[in-house]
Amino acid sequence: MNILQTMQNLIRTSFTTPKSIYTGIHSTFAEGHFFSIDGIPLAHMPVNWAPDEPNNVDGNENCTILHPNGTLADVNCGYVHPFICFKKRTDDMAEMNECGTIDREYQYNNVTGSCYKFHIIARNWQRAFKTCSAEGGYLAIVNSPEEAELFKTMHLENLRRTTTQNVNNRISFLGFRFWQELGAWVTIHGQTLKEAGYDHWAGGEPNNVKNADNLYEGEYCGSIDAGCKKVGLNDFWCKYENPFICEKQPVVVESSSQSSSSTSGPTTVSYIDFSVANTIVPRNYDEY
Ligand SMILES: [Ca+2]
Ligand SMILES: [Ca+2]
Ligand SMILES: [Ca+2]
Repeated sequence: MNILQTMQNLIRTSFTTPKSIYTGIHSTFAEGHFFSIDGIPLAHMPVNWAPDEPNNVDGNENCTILHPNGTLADVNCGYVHPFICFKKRTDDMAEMNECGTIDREYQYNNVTGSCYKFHIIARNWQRAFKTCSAEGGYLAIVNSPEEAELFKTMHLENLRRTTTQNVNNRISFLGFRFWQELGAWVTIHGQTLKEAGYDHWAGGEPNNVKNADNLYEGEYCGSIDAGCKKVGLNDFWCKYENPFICEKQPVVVESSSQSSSSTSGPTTVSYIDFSVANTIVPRNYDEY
């Protein structure tokens, strides 16, 4: 089965009604010259354009979608479509680890019982949220003082490797923000900070700083300040770019009465299940 048929099969099996999906074929570098993201010209690929495509509507269609019938159309890269991730199988390919991912940067912590990945490349809060979600995790939530200390340690260990536009390089974004309608800080899982298990703010925070040039509104996004002697939460500008931490639940079969027949320890989740789970969320093309 070739890759086109495989993609069509995934479209058939992933949705109740077939949808068009983004492909890695684009003309971002030169208008009208379509290449795959690994540099293969479209002419070398076994795929045809849909009728009347490519039509480059408004001179602004540099991305492509694959229709369920296997034909291609150019579209605006800002549109939201589902997509499939592809990774070639190699001999040294990582096995699915106890964090339920082949990403070795996710490490299990036996104090908190969660898995974490520290992202050294700074992103704004919204992009950080989406990155963690695409990795099958979520922007990390502090559930205990021990976890707050752990995040501080992770930040300080990675301090020299981080990229940030922030003069304060002690900030990591976390999964909570100010919910205007509620007038309260809530986690991305819908709990108040107290309900989540940790509501200690760093000294003088939250202070909702408005910066001088008004480029950024108030500080509505959650972060942790690793620079404080006593670690604590901090409110920060959502559009500013900071390192961030993703959290993920480990994949472990509970050895409880409900699952007496199963053995405890990490389970094996097939790679395809994981990738499909992460492909059916529509996104626009340039978010990654
Ligand atoms: Ca088009
Ligand atoms: Ca947590
Ligand atoms: Ca602040």
